[in-house]
Amino acid sequence: GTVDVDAAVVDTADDIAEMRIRGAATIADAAAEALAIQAERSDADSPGAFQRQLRTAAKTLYETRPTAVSLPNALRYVLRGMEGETVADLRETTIARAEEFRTDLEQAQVTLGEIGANRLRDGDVVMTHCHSTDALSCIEAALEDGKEIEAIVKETRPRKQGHITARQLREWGVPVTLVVDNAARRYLDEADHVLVGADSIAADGSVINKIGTSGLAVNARERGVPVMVAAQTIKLHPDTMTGQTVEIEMRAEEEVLPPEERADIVADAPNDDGLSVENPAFDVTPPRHVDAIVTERGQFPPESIVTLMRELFGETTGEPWEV
Ligand code: RUB
Repeated sequence: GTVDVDAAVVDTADDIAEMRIRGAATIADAAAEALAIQAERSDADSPGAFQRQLRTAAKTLYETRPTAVSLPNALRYVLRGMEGETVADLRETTIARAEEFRTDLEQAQVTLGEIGANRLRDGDVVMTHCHSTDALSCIEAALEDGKEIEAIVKETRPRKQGHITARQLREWGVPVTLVVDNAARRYLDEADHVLVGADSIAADGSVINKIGTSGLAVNARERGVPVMVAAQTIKLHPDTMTGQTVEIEMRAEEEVLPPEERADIVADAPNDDGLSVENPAFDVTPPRHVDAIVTERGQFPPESIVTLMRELFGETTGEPWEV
């Protein structure tokens, strides 16, 4: 039988690669949904063909962006639920498993928010970086508790995800001060917390998040502002338990320097080489600069996150489609 993946899976993969779908939790949700659509629409004529098709779909989704571990964790979780002797059974179990994943993901974010809100007091000012739905869930829960929260929102060059954060916070009525990334240290004097999300958490408690998070955390430590990381357990990176490091995505030069601006810089240069642009999307914040990691299972000092990782992902090895 055929192993061609459905066009909807290719579209989702494209949306993730191009960041029309972005943020670790949202990527995981979209990937699970895409596997369910693949299962629903599969034209496989045998159980083996169905399984091959789902694995190919998972691989297509996986090969989009490398840093957010929520993506392989989601794919692995859904594929592990693919069970049965017939195509009909495989289809049904895969769809049910994807739905279960998506419901649990949403619930985990709500629970995490309630736990994280306990750290926020009435009148607190929170500094954010990038756009994290897990981090925003903490603010939403604090607002629901009747606390007044204000936000200093870092713009987050080059993609300006700070605008998405500002938009959401303003929708909730939160007073927002938007600042360029370079102004963060100056405005830390007015902040009670730094609150960020994560794309991956390593076994040693390192936090992999949007580029600029590590510098922000260093400055926050110097200013005595606690750094809180909101991250569902789907962000725990199981491979780091065996010493693997998390791949940091490098994105296109054009995000930083559009072609016409590049042309301007090299206008008087002897040749067109010699100007390179680096555009890492993420960086690593060491555990010593993180005060708490808030998950749906409770809040943890970064150094103890490995215990939770072992409990939840102890048996996990291999590529997500090799389940
Ligand atoms: C997004 C980013 C977010 C985390 C957490 O980077 O770094 O902080 O993914 O988000 P990008 P969430 O915009 O490059 O995808 O809490 O929503 O999972």
